Amino acid sequence: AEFEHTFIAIKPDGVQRGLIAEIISRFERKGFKLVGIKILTPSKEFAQKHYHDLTERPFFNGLCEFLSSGPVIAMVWEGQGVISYGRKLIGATDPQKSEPGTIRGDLAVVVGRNIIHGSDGPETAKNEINLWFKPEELVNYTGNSEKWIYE
Ligand code: DAT
Ligand code: MG
Repeated sequence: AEFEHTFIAIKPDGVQRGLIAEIISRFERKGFKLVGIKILTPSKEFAQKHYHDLTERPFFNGLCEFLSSGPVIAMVWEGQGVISYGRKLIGATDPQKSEPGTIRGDLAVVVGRNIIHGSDGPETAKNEINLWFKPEELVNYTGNSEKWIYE
């Protein structure tokens, strides 16, 4: 089946805190499929491109400094409804307001260190995937359990 794609990144705080496997496992166990992954330290200019919607916000500079401060895990996940459900798995932007059971609710405390990014809609998902990945870095394959996840 052809499903939608979303861009998910584990920010430098999530990587440094040893939460890579914990975060990946939540998407994996749900039934979503990993089709792209790499580790890199983005430049500040690259972080500014990624967060271009937020240039006017007072926290923009600190946010871009932070995203470029260390290694990030950049990923593309595939699945039915993965853009909006990925946001549910992640939880509210401010971990003080994220529900328990969500990634930020369970694993983070303050908004400036909320450990994970996820695309907020189909348009941003497309743009963010294009920004972070070349087409040849994404793989197309049938997951072994797909017939048990989908009807
Ligand atoms: P999200 O990451 O949930 O999509 P966003 O796109 O509104 O949230 O903001 C991007 C990041 O900017 C967010 O993950 C953390 C930071 N941020 C947002 N609001 C903030 C605030 N009020 N103070 C400090 N950092 C903030
Ligand atoms: Mg956002």
